[in-house]
Amino acid sequence: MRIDVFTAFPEYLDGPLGTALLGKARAEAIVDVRVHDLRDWTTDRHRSLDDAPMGGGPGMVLMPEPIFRAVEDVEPPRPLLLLSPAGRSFDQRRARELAAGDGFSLVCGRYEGVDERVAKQLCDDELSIGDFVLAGGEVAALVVIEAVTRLVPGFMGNERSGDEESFGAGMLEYPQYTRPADFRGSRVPPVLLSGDHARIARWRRARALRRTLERRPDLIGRDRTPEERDLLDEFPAEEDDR
Ligand code: JF5
Repeated sequence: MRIDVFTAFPEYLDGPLGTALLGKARAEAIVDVRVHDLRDWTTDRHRSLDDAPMGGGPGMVLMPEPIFRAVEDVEPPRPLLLLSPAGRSFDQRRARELAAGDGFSLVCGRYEGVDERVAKQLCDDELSIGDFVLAGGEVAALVVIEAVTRLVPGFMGNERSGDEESFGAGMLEYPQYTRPADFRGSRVPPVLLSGDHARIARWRRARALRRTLERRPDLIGRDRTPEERDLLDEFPAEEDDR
């Protein structure tokens, strides 16, 4: 998989992209991430990337010319995606779609924004990683790259489907525990020590469902299936875990 990133701050990405699993995947040629410095395609003496907003107003706007020149020169893999708070929501479904292809590219927005012609005439889509404003799209690019590359076969060593994970099944994950069974007086739910694997599986489904209902009701409809009602009856509340 090849991923090209266009940014005004390439050094901002170099550290994270060379570290941990992603660094290892790049070293093993499982992913080919190429970071491009937009200043390489500026034309003026000051290597300017931004200019004042047409029509007035505060801040600066990324100019179209260096971004168009960079993309025309590199011919990066498509889709070419602009990162900005005004984009469509990036989520696990989009991550899976991108992971199924053999590459994509990212343009990091900055300042008050990016000239709209970059979004409309050059990029294929505009993506947001959440309803907040960053100083630039670099961290958003790292989020997208990490979420996608960990789904690429061969990436984490393990080849688990990801279906049991949060959002893989459209629900939050069940709580996890490890040793010790009693940590400072707080005990692991006894069901996990029971050896009854069918009951453990039902407990986990019940806990995932209750957690989703409490924290993220937007992820699931308001209607419960008969099986879900049974699960919630079988494991009523956290305090009653046994
Ligand atoms: C950016 C104008 C781009 O702030 C973001 C962002 C938030 N969610 N997803 C991306 O990107 C940087 C800031 C201002 C354009």
